[in-house]
Amino acid sequence: MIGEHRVAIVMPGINVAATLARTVAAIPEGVADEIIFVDDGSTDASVAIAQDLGCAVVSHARNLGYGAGQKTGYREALAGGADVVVMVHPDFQYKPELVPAMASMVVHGGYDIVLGSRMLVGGALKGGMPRWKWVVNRGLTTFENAMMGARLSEYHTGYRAFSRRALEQLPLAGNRNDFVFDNETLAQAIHFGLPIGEISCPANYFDEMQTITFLPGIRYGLGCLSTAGRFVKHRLGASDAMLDPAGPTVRDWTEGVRR
Ligand SMILES: Nc1nc2c(ncn2[C@@H]2O[C@H](COP(=O)(O)OP(=O)(O)O)[C@@H](O)[C@H]2O)c(=O)[nH]1
Ligand SMILES: [Mg+2]
Repeated sequence: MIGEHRVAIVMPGINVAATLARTVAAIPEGVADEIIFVDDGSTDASVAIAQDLGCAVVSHARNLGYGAGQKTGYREALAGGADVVVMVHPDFQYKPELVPAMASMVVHGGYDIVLGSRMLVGGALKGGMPRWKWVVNRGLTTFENAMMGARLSEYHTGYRAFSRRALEQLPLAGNRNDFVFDNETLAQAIHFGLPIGEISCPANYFDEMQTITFLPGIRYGLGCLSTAGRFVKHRLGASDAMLDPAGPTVRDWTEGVRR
């Protein structure tokens, strides 16, 4: 809880047995009213570990992707009455210790989305971010800011907090089920004028964690360019389902069952 506001944490992941317990243990006491692990077809002990840790577990029957995992997790968090939802990656990439700060920015700062940015202050390379990722991140961010008229320090962080309002209003269910989901979400928030805040978060790369590899990285980069292109075309008059205020929200999403 933050005051009277219910806080849920959503962790979308697959085969994160090596890092899940460490991630949950680092969430400060008392802030999360519910931790939802969305199991996207894990074949390791992720589900049993999550249950042992007291997480709610929702499973996909097969691997649907990281974006699909978020859709399922956000729907479940809303159903559980969350006022604020924070996505924390179960690969221990981002500091769970910052959840109260991010949730507090949503509750008290008036932001509908808060990003934990690795770029707001320097240090991402020192934290171990591969150089090619850093370069692509900077390039895409500059391009997307120019195309979408925003001033975010990065579009590619997976550390994000949402207000209930954002999750109820944004047509997230129509977004891609892969990593591009994150990019489309920000394009939608910018388009619909939801305030986006940022805090700085150290980058943390180490061996046991998952990290997006080169080919999925290329697909992701092309997806980001396409997102920005669609945004601009829509501004010029083309209709686009991604930016349709009547598009499907996470409430319309039907994948995943509670275990
Ligand atoms: N639900 C789901 N989550 C995934 C999938 N692949 C990766 N993830 C999670 O998404 C997060 C980010 O993926 P990752 O490969 O670490 O990307 P990077 O941190 O940007 O290099 C990790 O915490 C993974 O557990 C997937 O297929 N489905
Ligand atoms: Mg990662």
